[in-house]
Amino acid sequence: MKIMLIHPTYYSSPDCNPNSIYRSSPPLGLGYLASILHKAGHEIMIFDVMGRNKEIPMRIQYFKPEVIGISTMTNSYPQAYELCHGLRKAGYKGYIVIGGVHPSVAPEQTWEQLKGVANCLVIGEAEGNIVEIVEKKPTGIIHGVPIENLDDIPFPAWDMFELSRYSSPNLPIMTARGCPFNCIFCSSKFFWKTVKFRSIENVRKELEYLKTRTGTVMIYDDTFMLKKERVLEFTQICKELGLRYRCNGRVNILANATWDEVLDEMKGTCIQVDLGVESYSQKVLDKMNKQIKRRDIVPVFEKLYERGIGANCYLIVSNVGESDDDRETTLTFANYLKHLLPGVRVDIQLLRKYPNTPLSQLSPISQEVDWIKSLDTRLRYPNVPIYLENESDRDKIVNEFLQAKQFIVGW
Ligand code: B12
Ligand code: SF4
Repeated sequence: MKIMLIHPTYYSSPDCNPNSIYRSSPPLGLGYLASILHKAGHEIMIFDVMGRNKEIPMRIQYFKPEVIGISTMTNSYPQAYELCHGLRKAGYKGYIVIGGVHPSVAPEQTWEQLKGVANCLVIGEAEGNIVEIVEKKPTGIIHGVPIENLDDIPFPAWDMFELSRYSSPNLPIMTARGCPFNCIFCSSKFFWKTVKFRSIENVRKELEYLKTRTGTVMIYDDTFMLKKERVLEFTQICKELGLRYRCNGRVNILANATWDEVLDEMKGTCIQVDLGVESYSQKVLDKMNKQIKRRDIVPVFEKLYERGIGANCYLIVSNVGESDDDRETTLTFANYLKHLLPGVRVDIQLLRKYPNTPLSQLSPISQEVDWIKSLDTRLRYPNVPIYLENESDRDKIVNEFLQAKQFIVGW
């Protein structure tokens, strides 16, 4: 059967400017599903749209897919919604199934908006039943079935992607699914439920496969630096294969002196560690359930810097319990860190309310948020509400944030 898998455009500019489209790397979730469907004997076309919406009708006309699968997160949902409706308006009569993070965290609302156009919405991981879905074509909201042993999932079908279209030549890899932490803004716990690890032997095989296509891999684990032994083994394999990698970590873990030997090993092989610092106020960090100590933040960046490992520091303003002083402290810290350790990149975001996160329990999302329309066109991801302690502070905070983006972040 012919199956087309579509990843709608997602924009990186506030105005959804077509010249400003995320093209960083291919969608891993579709890579896995394509691989499984292909192994089951189906013919697959993957189309990562990246602004080329006009090509969709032509691709459908020539490929004639019996099934179209669409993958979307909340930020790209307006484009996924348009795509579903557009397909039917253009006369597509086949089976449409939608999945990914957004339909998984907001299934009922998404189904309400798509039920006349899509045939099926899948919640969660779908490797275990994607073949059955396309073959039996169930209707309505169904649950995806995870493959419990991650080693049984075939490697992503990178040969089916137009890899030269991405801005980064690096390819993603995921060595584990889920995260043991529960930061207030994050949907990881709700989506993955538990933490599952692949065996290091299975990871080695995938790295050997990736080595034939790239020199650097990007680790998409929610938190890669959890277990010292695994990180050491992963690094060792990359060294043997001549691969480099980018990953993420946590301040509370790297602050522990027992990790210093791991960082020593990573030197030269790991080229970048992303750290979600979020705030430079301890009070705010505690409210966000970050489980990190402010006193550990600078020393951890220094440890990376001393070893020549690049780092990204992610910060968030308009946090829960954040006063004007706390916000200023965080922005001053952002500026300080950039100058203290040149080369450390700092990014700042506003706190967003995504469906089914601890934050959305604490501060319920208004019924008026439909995830399609723009709520504040000055901002990136205009369909996702920002968290504000007081709505009356909106303009002040948005303006401070936009200024900080321009003068502190600059990327
Ligand atoms: C890599 C990544 C990115 C990359 C995207 C690269 C790419 N092209 O995919 C980049 C860096 C660009 C990115 C950006 C952002 N990201 Co991001 N990102 C991730 C990350 C770490 C991994 C995604 C991934 O590959 N997962 C692994 C695969 C296997 O899972 P999956 O895609 O969900 O697919 C499975 C199922 O969903 C399902 N499925 C998926 N598609 C389909 C389709 C069909 C038809 C079916 C049946 C099933 C199905 O089956 C798949 C296999 O089991 C996730 C966290 C995570 N661990 O998932 C966050 C995550 C997706 N990002 C998130 C966010 C918030 C952002 C940003 C807003 C961050 C920011 N402030 O800038 C931006 C938004 C970008 C935009 N404009 O839309 C949130 C999304 C929350 C939400 N409600 O949507 C997540 C979940 C992080 C989190 N835990 O909160 N991100
Ligand atoms: S933000 Fe990162 S560390 Fe926190 S819960 Fe989500 S994935 Fe885990």
